[in-house]
Amino acid sequence: MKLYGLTGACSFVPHVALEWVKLRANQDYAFQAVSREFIKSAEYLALNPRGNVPLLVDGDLALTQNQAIVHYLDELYPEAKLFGSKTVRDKAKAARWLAFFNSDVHKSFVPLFRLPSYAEGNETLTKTIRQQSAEQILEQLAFANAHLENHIFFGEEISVADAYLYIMLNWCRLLGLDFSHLSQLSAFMQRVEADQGVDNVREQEGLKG
Ligand SMILES: N[C@@H](CCC(=O)N[C@@H](CS)C(=O)NCC(=O)O)C(=O)O
Repeated sequence: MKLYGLTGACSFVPHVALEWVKLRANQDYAFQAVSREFIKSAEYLALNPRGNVPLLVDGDLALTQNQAIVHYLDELYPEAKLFGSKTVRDKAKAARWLAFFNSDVHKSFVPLFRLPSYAEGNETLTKTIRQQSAEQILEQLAFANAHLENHIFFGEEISVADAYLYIMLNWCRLLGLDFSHLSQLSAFMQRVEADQGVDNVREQEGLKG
């Protein structure tokens, strides 16, 4: 099984999932760190016509989309407990958070990473778009922060949902988006970093130090 990912991007999440599969279910995998140029090449587009990451290749299956990949791995390796539990109800709760992080919060970052073309050259509009994106992210993070006032993670145990929030908090730090007023998030990041699988992936993706 081989995962293609951009280091520090959302592909961090299935990378952590594969590391948990390796540690907990003894199934090895390969990780290929790709460049932004390579994911637009004909070779890569033949596997993933959307030209993005993550992409998981398992034999003749080329699977994209974070949620599809981690659900696929969970079906194959339930013992790895990628959703933090083996029970249907608890897994569903973690899956709900994963969907919120992947579908809602992740989307709020898009204008910060790539300004819409209609705003190019327009300083006022650029500023407004960036400010609105930042406010939206902080509102969504406040919702997650409130959950962490009574819970350690977003599943019964650490799960792919936690890995998703973790990597987006890392993006906030890189973008200079201050979330220090949200009291639970820094300690949450430390708890996630204490996990062996997360630590291994941070090392492999050059995210440590
Ligand atoms: N909905 C997709 C989002 C994938 C996505 O946005 N990937 C980003 C990295 S976080 C990417 O590949 N960006 C590079 C590009 O689109 O050119 C998923 O969950 O897999």
